[in-house]
Amino acid sequence: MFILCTLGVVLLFIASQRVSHNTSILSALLHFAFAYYALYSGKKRLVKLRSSTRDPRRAQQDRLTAILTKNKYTAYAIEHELDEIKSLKEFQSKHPLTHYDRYETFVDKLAKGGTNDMTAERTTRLVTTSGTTGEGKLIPKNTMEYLNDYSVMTAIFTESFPNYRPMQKTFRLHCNAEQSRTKGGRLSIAPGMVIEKRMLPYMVSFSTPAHGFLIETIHDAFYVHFLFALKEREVGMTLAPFISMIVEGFKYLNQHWSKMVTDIQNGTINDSVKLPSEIRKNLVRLMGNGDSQRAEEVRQECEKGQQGIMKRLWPNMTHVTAIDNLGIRNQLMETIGRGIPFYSPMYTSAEGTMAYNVDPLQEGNEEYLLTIDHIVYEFIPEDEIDASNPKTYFVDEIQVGRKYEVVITQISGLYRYRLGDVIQVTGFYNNCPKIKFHHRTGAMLSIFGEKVDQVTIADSLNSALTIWPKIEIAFYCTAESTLVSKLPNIEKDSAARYIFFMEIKTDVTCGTIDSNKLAKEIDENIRSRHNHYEYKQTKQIATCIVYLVEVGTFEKLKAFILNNTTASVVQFKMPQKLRTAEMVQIMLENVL
Ligand SMILES: *[C@@H]1O[C@H](CO)[C@@H](O)[C@H](O)[C@H]1NC(C)=O
Ligand SMILES: *[C@@H]1O[C@H](CO)[C@@H](O)[C@H](O)[C@H]1NC(C)=O
Ligand SMILES: *[C@@H]1O[C@H](CO)[C@@H](O)[C@H](O)[C@H]1NC(C)=O
Ligand SMILES: *[C@@H]1O[C@H](CO)[C@@H](O)[C@H](O)[C@H]1NC(C)=O
Ligand SMILES: *[C@@H]1O[C@H](CO)[C@@H](O)[C@H](O)[C@H]1NC(C)=O
Ligand SMILES: CC(=O)N[C@H]1CO[C@H](CO)[C@@H](O)[C@@H]1O
Repeated sequence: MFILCTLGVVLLFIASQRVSHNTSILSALLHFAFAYYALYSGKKRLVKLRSSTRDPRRAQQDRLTAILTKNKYTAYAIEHELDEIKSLKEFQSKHPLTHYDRYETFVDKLAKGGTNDMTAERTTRLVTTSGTTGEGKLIPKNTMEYLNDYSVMTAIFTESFPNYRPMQKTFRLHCNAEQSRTKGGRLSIAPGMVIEKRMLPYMVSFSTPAHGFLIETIHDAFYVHFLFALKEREVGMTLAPFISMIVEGFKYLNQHWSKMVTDIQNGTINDSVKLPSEIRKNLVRLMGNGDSQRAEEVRQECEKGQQGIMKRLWPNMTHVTAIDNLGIRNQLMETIGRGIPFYSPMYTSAEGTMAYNVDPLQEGNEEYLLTIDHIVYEFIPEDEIDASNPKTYFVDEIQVGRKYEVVITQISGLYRYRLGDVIQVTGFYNNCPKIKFHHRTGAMLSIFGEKVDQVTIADSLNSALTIWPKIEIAFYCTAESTLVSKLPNIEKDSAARYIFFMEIKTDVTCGTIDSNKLAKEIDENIRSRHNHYEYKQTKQIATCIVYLVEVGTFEKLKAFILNNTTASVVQFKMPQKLRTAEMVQIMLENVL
């Protein structure tokens, strides 16, 4: 009786929410359980994080103790006598700063089936790092951690977006990456965002049916996710790993919506979409018998162009969640996303989620609250990054406005690990720093030790480009000339210099650009912004050189990188700096 009553109340509650009218009772129940579990545990976690910000040092001490206790009997901890460490200070003085190479043999053992080498936490996946910014690494991970992140997000959504209802379907853009397995088959080796088959039963809160998340080719994935989202008027949120994926997705929609309209009308999936037959069969079945009313609605809205298209297609959409990797959140809120808040939720990497954006409605630049209840942080001041044994600072010792390299200690067995990310402190939440990502140390240009970061490069380029207001750059990247022995179109090419490769947007550009003049302008700009560059330049670095490349060159570069590194389509970022001679060669072969 009690169960029946509870079920009745739950069903009534579900019915009162904006649930898609075609959802079966069972999947609505699963969705309900999942959504409210996430909300409940997320709220708990958020309360804990917020209360720990009153005494961050204490929270960090507690977390260190918890990590060391949990991992006390791992091979690493025994070998390095970690059980003797009782305080943050002691840890700082007794354990060295580390890089990935220190853990390689431990990860190897884990891959071969070891269970207590690096971490006592259950490892379910070896997460590959993106490989576009460095050599691929494998980080042990319990994939439940992603659920934690999602829970915290859910709690923040309900706090900040009053119309958000956990029972509304989410439009999720996703492209699965290839996975492999370790020798024993126990662990999967995959990027963090991969969806494994065993997770499908839980993929109930999305407009796309579960099998749609297994698609591994980006355009087919776009087609399917858009198709199912368009079919459903009541979609509540859009979710993508990165904002760049949303940009690409809507470009795709612009070209393919009419096929989707026909498919919605007929309850079909166009044969030109290449899907594994099992997935296709499953998805077509769920397309239903066609819905000509919705098809007509979608057609009308798509014909009006893309300005404000999200709100027109999905009037009940509450917000968009995607990490703003391009810094274009505000721009999108004026164009396709007009009328819908965009939220960049966190600062995260394979090694862990470093910070949450707990203030989604903040205007302008986001700041992120350090997850001090989860990871132990130390910080190396920017100008000491190269010192042989730099002094580190704890979370209560860093200052607003300054930049630091992040050092983390976390549960899966990384201790005082140098992340290679430089962050800037933007403010405080209670006593806990809020930060934003600034640059990666690995992407700095440095021929003679001058170390020019990519923010300086981007600022210099943008400032130089103001002379050519009609030119828009589609892509650019940089390289050090020392990677290749010979440069085309240059008289004396023995000098060391920075190289810029640029692809100009052809659809908007009228006019041409003088690449020699641009190079001189960029050079002056870097010099005025960066003392070491100026200093080294008078001695050894020649004026930089700009190569304009053919349209499509950066697509070739992308294909090359995806084919030759562990990077997946979803985590792909166009590199700011080319690290191998082969990559530079591809660019040089396509110089205009
Ligand atoms: C789909 O709908 C279009 C337009 O109404 C119609 O011409 C076409 O025959 C239908 N195709 C299928 C396969 O039913
Ligand atoms: C499927 O897509 C192709 C173009 O890729 C188009 O020519 C064709 O008409 C579409 N089929 C249907 C039934 O809409
Ligand atoms: C969805 O509902 C429509 C009518 O409301 C129906 O024609 C269609 O078959 C349903 N689709 C599914 C998958 O149940
Ligand atoms: C990288 O991928 C390309 C194809 O895109 C292939 O021709 C080349 O051999 C690969 N290079 C390496 C080092 O694997
Ligand atoms: C990637 O490399 C494989 C062989 O290593 C080749 O078969 C495939 O065509 C390449 N893909 C691209 C896009 O170059
Ligand atoms: C908040 C909001 O936009 N609610 C709308 C959701 O969709 C229904 C039906 O399409 C509208 O009636 C609501 O106004």
